[in-house]
Formats: sequence, structure tokens, C-alpha cells
Amino acid sequence: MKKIVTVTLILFLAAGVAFAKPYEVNKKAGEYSVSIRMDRNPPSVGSNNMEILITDKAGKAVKDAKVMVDYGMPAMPGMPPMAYKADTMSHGNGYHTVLNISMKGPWYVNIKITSQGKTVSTKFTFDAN
Ligand SMILES: [Cu+2]
Repeated sequence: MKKIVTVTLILFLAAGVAFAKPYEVNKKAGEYSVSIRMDRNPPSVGSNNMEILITDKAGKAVKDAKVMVDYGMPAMPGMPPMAYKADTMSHGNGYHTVLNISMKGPWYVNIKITSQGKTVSTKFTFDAN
């Protein structure tokens, strides 16, 4: 019985990745920790809400930064590279923006953070569904 419960739990956990949980990426940008969450998991064609939380070395939320996002898809057969820019808005302890994903496949996201005259950035990629 215990074994069945364990197997069921593992299956549930494996399946659980596909629902309810946001897509989450944690990165470093200079001295900052950057936590990125997207509401669609995996990110999908259409509008994807993105929240960006930036914390300093002391673990304190950085709320006074200018945060710019540029994102796009590298060139692929029959398609020139696509590149977009998105401003972010202050939202709670972090920043909010929306990515408009127009095509399935590999996308990159660059997050540029300017605070107190200094700019740092971080990059990640995902496969859009
Ligand atoms: Cu493409």
C-alpha cells in the first residue's frame, strides 16, 4: 500500500509541473537576484504576463529601478530575427510587463535593470508552446 501511495505521488508530482505553477526563472544581474515569473507554463503563443522581482545583496526588494525587457526569436529558416521591447510597470514589490509571443519555438528575454546610475542585465531563454 505504501508503495502504491509513493508511485501515485510521484506521478502526481510529475504531472503537477504542467499545471497551476507559474514558469519561474531565477537569475543574477550584477549584485541583484532576479526572480522572473510568467503566468503561462510553459510560456505560450499569445499574451504572457511576466513579473520581475529584484532583490539586492541584503535581500531587500529593489523598487526604484528602471526595468526594460527586450525579447525575441533568433532567425530561423524562412523567418528573419524578431525583436521586441517592453516597458515594465511597478507592481507590488516588483515589476510587471506582458510579452506577446507570436510563434512557437525558442525565444530569448533580456532584462535590463538601471538603478542609481548603474545598469546590469540578465538573459534567459524558453521554448514557447
Ligand atoms: Cu520563428
